[in-house]
Amino acid sequence: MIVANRLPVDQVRTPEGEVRWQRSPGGLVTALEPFMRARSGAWLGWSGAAGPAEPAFNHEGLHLVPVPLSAEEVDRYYEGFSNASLWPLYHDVVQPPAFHRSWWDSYVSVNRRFAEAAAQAAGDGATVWVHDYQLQLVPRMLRELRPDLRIGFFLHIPFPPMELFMQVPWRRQIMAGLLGADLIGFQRPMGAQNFLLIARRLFDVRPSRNTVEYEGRRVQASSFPISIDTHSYDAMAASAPVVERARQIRAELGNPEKIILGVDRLDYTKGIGVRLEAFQELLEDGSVRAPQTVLVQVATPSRERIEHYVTMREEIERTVGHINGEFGGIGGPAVHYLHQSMPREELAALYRAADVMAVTPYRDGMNLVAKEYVASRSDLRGALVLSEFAGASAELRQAFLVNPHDIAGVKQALRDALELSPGEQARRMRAMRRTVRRYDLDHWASSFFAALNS
Ligand code: ADQ
Repeated sequence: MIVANRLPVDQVRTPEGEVRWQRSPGGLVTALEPFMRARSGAWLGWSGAAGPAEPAFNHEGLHLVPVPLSAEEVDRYYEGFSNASLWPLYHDVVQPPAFHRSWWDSYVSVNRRFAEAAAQAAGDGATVWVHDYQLQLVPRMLRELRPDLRIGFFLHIPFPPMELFMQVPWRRQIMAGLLGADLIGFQRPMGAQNFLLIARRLFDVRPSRNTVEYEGRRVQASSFPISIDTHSYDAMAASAPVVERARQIRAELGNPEKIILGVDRLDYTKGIGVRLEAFQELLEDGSVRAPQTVLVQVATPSRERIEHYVTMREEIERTVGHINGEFGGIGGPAVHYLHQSMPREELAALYRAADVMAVTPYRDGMNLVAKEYVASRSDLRGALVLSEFAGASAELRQAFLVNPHDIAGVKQALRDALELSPGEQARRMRAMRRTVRRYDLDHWASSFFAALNS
């Protein structure tokens, strides 16, 4: 059973008041949905709409159990403690986190509701896999209710160093919550190390290799870098309609010589501004010219009621307007900005159309976009500019690795990537494709399960 903040589908109400379900965006769903579908498991989570929950139902081979959230809980547990306290804190305080006791109280009661729902739905001795920063208290709460279960936890975002984590007023409760699991998975070895050091400091436990003894149980903390369903992504991106759509996209953009692409949730951790600034300077100093070279930025709407997100969106849109005002022509903007979600085939066509993929987060647990780009390039063309602060940089070593705080470095990497010869593109792409084929989604999930059951 999967326990995650969100179900893999969103509840939408038609104008006639009918309830419909559609696939929800985001990295976690992309990663887990194909895996669970193949194993006919259950999935417990929130539907995305405030108010009472729909009864459990089956959807395309998955058994889905909706957990309700009230409007106040969406405010306090979700937008508050999860996304305005933990999210910025765990991403190197790119924005200052805010802490409020009313948010925390709501986080505790929602975590308890998830634990109770999971305790009720799980079969005897079931394996329950709890996901992400919104539900860090669930492992311990669930263990108290159901000691027969095997409980795994995976954190999709970075786990911060001790200096930052210690800011949380409820740090002991969060650590104790996580230690309720048998296995705690992180994207990178550093996350597991941070966790073990903090456990040692707060609970006086002695970690030995990757495990600690806590309340008479052994708890393991290790890294399991997440990935994508490379094989099916590759096949989809190489299909005739997607290849044709990629050609069309280039034509619709006016057949520019070079296309730089960015694809992100509109989030301040993703460094969208870094890319825009670097591109603007390249235009200013004449290194590139528009519309021969264009930047396409797809920004998925995200967390639109949280203040940091509102101001960031305004800033980005102002910068796009400024660049186009200065460097665009009639019918030929320098930056094509799309604030919308799109079908994965359309994204894959964009990946295939792009000469340079720019992924420049200040901090990112993994970043699946980088892996999707590589999986899409069976033609062995294109180049990836990738932040050192994305988990993916540990695996995709043939990318142009950049420090997003160093604009001169980002500019140079973009220049180098734009000028990369076809032979060198192929050499780098082939190596990166080998990596994402070998370490795919199935490898991630099976190694997590193997460790959980050993
Ligand atoms: P996210 O922060 O959501 O994930 P990411 O890993 O890049 O970031 O995943 C985004 C997913 O959304 C990708 O699969 C992408 O294709 C899709 N997507 C992006 N823009 C889209 C659009 N406009 N329309 C439709 N789909 C779009 C979190 C962590 C990451 C971690 C993942 C998985 O922040 O670090 O890699 O979980 O663990």
